Amino acid sequence: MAANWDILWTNARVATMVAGDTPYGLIEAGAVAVAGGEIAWVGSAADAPDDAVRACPRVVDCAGQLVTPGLIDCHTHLVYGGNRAREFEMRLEGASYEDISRAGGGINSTVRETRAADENALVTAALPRLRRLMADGVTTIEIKSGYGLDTETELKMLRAARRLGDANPVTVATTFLGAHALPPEYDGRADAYIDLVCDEMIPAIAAAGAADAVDAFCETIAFSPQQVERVFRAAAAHGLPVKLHAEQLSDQGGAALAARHGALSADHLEYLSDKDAKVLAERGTAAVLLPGAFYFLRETKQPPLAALRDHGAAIAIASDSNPGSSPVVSLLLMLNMACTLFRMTPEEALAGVTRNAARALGMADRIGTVEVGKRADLVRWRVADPAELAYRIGDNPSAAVMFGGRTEDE
Ligand code: DI6
Ligand code: FE
Repeated sequence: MAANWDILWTNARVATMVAGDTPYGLIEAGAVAVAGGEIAWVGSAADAPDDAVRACPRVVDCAGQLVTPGLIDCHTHLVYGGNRAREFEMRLEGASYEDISRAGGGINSTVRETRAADENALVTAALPRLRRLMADGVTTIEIKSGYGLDTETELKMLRAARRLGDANPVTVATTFLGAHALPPEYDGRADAYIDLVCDEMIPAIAAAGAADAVDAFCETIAFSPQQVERVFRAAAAHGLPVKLHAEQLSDQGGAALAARHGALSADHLEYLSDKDAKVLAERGTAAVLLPGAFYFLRETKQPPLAALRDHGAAIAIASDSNPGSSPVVSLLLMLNMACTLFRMTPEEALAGVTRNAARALGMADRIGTVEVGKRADLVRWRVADPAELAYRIGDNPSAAVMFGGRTEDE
């Protein structure tokens, strides 16, 4: 009996991104078939079963174009009020990111604007950023809270993020980041704020099903490893996986702490030690690098790429899209920066926004590679060589973006 395919992309160079000996998992003159929103068949076009091809209602000749998995932006703060262009000017006048933060600006200035905005306003402000990322080929995006820092506003942000996912074909994974910064009303009482995060916010968010994971910021200007550990315990008690902003501005040992708690990912990592790179690799915690924040804050300390590579860590790349340290709306630009700034290879960078980003979200069984049974999230590009995706700057060569088997023009 012929398979019931809904759509077939044929005559494509398919970068499956399946790990193995073939660079990019590339299939020359390949084809991908979709049925019921999932990948039903992938291989050499010449091997596609004739009866299934003949019965397929939509066959697209890709004329040698590249097909990749849909891109995954596994770390963003896409929902927020206002912007921080004025702080950008202040930094250009000589203030540091930490100076601005300590003076009540930084994350807390976005907290004021996010508290003041209603849920609709947050959705409306985030939508053009989301659409821009989707146009770049992003089919799954993680969105964090963390600019509310009270139960009500954190829930409002997470609802806004879920609404963005409901109203658009992109898949949204939400992360509760209550321990992002100390809100002004808890000044000098960080442990009391962590009590609130653990005893009130996490239970409320878990009860509402509002978040898929819990994150925290482990840093001198944020929370200590001991405080982060309490957040991790509360998350585990509510069945939520954890991740951590770690080693962004200094080495706090946060990444190893996260790995010991079975974290999905540790993110930023400029100040990660070689020893802790090994811990991440051993525990299977993904290392998420954020070249946009490195660039925008004019960081000079490089994440330990060689150690991460040598120990075999899963290295992901994300936009960190946020108003303060990475006002980025292009994941393709992050591929270029991962290569130019961190010296990753174009293949590592593409794996970082596909296969390894899926791991950072705990979704590797559903997305991240072109394999039978995975969700049909695919991008067709007006290029033939996968290295071109990282090579170009400010270009968007996407020809079609497929979300769960559907392209938006259908
Ligand atoms: N590190 C970052 O780079 C973002 N959050 C974090 O913990 C920046 C958030 C901001 O400056 O608004
Ligand atoms: Fe971040």
